[in-house]
Parts: sequence; structure tokens; C-alpha cells
Amino acid sequence: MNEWWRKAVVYQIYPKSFNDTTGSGTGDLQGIIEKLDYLKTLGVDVIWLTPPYKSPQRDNGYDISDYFSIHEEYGGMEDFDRLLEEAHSRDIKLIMDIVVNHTSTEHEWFQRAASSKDSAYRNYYIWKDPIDGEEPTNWQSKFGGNAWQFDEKTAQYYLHLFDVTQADLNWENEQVRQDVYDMMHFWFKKGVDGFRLDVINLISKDQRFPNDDGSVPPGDGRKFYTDGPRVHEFMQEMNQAVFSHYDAMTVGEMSSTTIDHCINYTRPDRHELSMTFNFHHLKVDYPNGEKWALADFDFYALKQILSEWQVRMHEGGGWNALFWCNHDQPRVVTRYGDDERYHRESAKMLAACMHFMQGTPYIYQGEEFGMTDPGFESIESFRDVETLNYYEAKKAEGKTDEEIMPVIRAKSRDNSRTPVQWNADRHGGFTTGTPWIPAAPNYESINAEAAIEDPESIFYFYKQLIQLRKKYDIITFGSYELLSPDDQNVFAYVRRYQNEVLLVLNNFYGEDVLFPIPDELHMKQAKRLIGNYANTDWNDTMRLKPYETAAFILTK
Ligand code: TEU
Repeated sequence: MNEWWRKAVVYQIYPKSFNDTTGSGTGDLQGIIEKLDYLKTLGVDVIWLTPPYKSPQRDNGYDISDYFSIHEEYGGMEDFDRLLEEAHSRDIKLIMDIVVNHTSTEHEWFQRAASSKDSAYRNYYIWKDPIDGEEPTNWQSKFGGNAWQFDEKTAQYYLHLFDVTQADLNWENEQVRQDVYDMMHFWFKKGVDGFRLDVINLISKDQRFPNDDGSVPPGDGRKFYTDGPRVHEFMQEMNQAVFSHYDAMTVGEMSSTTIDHCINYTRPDRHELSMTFNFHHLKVDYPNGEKWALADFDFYALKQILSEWQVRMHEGGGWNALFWCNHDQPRVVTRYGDDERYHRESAKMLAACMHFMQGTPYIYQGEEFGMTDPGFESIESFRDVETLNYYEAKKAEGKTDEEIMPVIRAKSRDNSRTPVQWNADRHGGFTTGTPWIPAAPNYESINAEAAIEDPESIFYFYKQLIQLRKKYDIITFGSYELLSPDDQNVFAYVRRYQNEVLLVLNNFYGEDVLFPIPDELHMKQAKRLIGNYANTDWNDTMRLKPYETAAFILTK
């Protein structure tokens, strides 16, 4: 296998918010087909489609009720087949997001499982008797509250690490695993090019089901199922049963994982996955590890974390998925950049900082022209189950909107789920109807059409980054070293490969700063590959302008 995915750039599509062709207010697959030429212009190699399957949409498709059909509002299987064909005809690959840690409680398996303790499907899920009339453990759901739900009919609890309608599958049951592998073959046989596997490192639970005594924070039970006892065994089994039969790309979404585990998930000789997502660099604005709290991001921690993953994954033979944005995270230009005065400069700087690292870069819809958080004022504008649960819980504690809303405005997953802003028309041209979630109010100035018309736009900067990755092997294969870890403003690193050095300088703040170039780089001929200001002089000490980024290639 040629491991084509090491040189690929992936574009993530959240179909619900991408492009609506029917006026329903919800995006659809036909809407994606319409935009394939746009994606081709950008130059991406792969589309990652978040779950388009039949679903009650409690969690926007991460609650699947039928793995073999397409959610009605998105179109039908014919639309999917056409999308795949149209993407392939443009030389764009398609990977499917698959959720196999849990299913919707509307899935037939769960319906049958819940019908009786004797059901042949009972053991597809994780059921426990009450202990002293209470939940079997104190594990917490990621969306708030205890992770066990009592089922009146059969007088047992089932486990749900996410929403109460997302019941965890029992991976100890061989039949479950077999059914999952068969389902994956179904999609591969259609011609898809791989999978993004949702929270795949949570599938193996500690079968003792202990209480979390909290002696090791966060005390919510995650240590008993994160990178759990049999997870690598299951990954190898899945690889053997499914992935090894195709020229596939697989990316595992890893919740609260470690570098050692990710090396093991992705080292080619272990035959598990191609690459992993981790989120440590997106927690540097979580005070004391708490998502629902406000703090400036910790710039030193950001550099240190990204660099440690770069160095150790490289040394260990693993492979990173590189990203700032996805459908669960606020928009990076708002979060780590400046979405007002230096919108364009900071969006480009963040892009370059990530895209010159080692790994496979991911672009989340709208990121390529600098979409921002919408800044919604009122809870009425929010839709996300996690956000609404949090709001209700705080209300129940007696908190006021004035206290709750600033945190929600900054942290809600809906920040990235607003409609893609295609042009300056109403709702950003996303729909002719009423969008399922309001568009960000800045669509008149920030939109794809305006970006396409402007040669200096963020869009063309991303396009250039993608082209550079194709041209320079050093970006894919080079080693990584962080420069000046203590610098207060600049994130600078070098990559080395054969007789080349790539130097990447990123000013993360809105003021000029001087950055001393290390001696060893002085002797070399430097060529600027890309930058977000017209000229950067190659000097011993470089003056970087606000949010300036510049990358140089040096040859010995
Ligand atoms: O997310 C997994 C996950 O743990 C998160 O990123 C989650 O959104 C965060 O912890 C909440 O604070 C995946 C999907 O990407 C997400 O959209 C789903 O809701 C979740 O799994 C359940 O399937």
C-alpha cells in the first residue's frame, strides 16, 4: 500500500450546515455535489463527511439509528452514490465518519435489547443492576449527569458516555464486533476511501466497572474506559477483518489520550489505524481542565504540547492528524487569533503554523476563508445538546443568563456549526429557507465568494499551503524542532530533511516583535515560500509584524 494519506489534505464537511439546495433550512448531499468544484479549486484531496446516516439527530447524526441508510433530510442513497462518483471523478476521495462506540437508542439493536432481558440483542449494550438502588458507578456522561440511565421496563441501567439517547455498545460481545466489521465492508464495497472513527479509544471498558474514587483527577470515570484494556486488540482485529482488505485511510478520534497510545494506534507495523486526532492543544484555554470556564489561552503550553506531539510521534513512528477546527470546537481565528483587527493576518498565520507541521492537515468547512464564532447573545440561538444540557444544569443551580451566557458564547460547539457563508445574500446564501441554526451576522463581509474574488484572501493562502505540501517532501517527512520555547510572542520551528531546512515563524500577537534567527541558519541560502505580509527581510534578527507568518526553505 502506498500510504497516499501521508501527503493528503482533508476537508471536513458537516452536511447539516454546508449547503442547502431544497430550502429546508438543512444542508444536503446535493449541496455538497454543487460545491465539489470549489473544493477542487482549493486543492484538497479528501472529504471527511460527518455522519450522514439515518438518525433522530439528537446529536446531529452522532446518534445513528441505521448504519445502512442516509438521513432523509440529506437525500437518499442515490444522492450518496452520486456524491461519491462525482468526488471520485474529480480525484477527490471520501471518508465516512462512523460511530461505533454507541448507537442511537432508536437503533433496532437497542430497541430489541431493551424489549426484554432475554432478548438476543440484550448483550449488544452494557446493562447493570442497580447497586443499593442507585447507579452502578459514579461515571459521568460527557454531556452532563451520571452516565447510567435506568430502564423501568427491565429494571436495569444502561451505559451512555454521551447523551442518554446514545447507548454504548458492548465491544466484549463478539457478535457486535462482527456486525460492525460487516457494516464497514458495506461502505468500502460502495467505494469509500476510509473512515473517521468517532471516539474509538473509548470502546473497551474496564469490565470490573469500578467507581471512580477521584484520587486521580478528573474523577469522572474516564480512566476506566479511555484507551481501555482491550482497545488495541480490537483495533488490530478491525484492521485485519476490514481495513487490510482495502487501500484505506483511517483516522481515530481519540478522547483524552496519550502520545504513547497514539504511537501504538498508528505505527504501521502494528496494523491499527493510519492516524489519530487528539485534543490536548485545544485545552490550553481550559482553566484547570474545565471546558466551561473562561481564560486566555496559554501560549507556552500550546507550543509545548504541539511540539511534544510533533517530536515524539515522529520518533515513535506514529502519524498525527493536524487541525485547529472541527464541528466540536470554537473557530480558531476567534479563539487563538484576532477575528477583528487582524482577521486576515491571524487566520493565515494559524493556518501556516499548523500546515507546516508533520501529519495530515484537516480544514473544517469555512475555515479556509476565515469564518468566526457567531457571538450569539441569547440561548435561543443555540442548538447543541451539550450546550443546552449545560445551560439547564446551570439554571437549575440558580445561575442567571448574565452569568452563563459569556461561557456558552465562547465555548459552545455551535460556534462552528453555523451555516457556511457562501456569499453576501441572506443567511450567507446557505439556504433560501430558514436555517436550522442562525448564520453568523458577519456573512456580508466574510464569505466564500468574496474570498474567491480577492487574490490576497485567506482562501488562496490555504490553497498555496496545500500546493507547497505537494511540492516539498520536507513538509511531510522532515523532523521537527521548536525554537526559542520561552519566546513570549513567537511560535517558531524548524523541520529538517535530507539537505534542506524549513524554518517557520509565527507571531501569535498583535504587535511587532524581534526574533533572533539561530546562528546555524545564517550560512544558508534562504528562500521565502510563503508569508502573510508583502516582504520579510531575511536578517539575523527578524522583525515580525502583527500576526506575521513566514516560512523559509534553506538548502545546504
Ligand atoms: O466527540 C467526542 C468528544 O469527546 C468531544 O470532542 C466532545 O464533543 C466534547 O468532549 C464535548 O465537550 C465526538 C463527536 O465529534 C461529537 O460531535 C459527538 O457528539 C461525540 O463524539 C459523541 O458521538
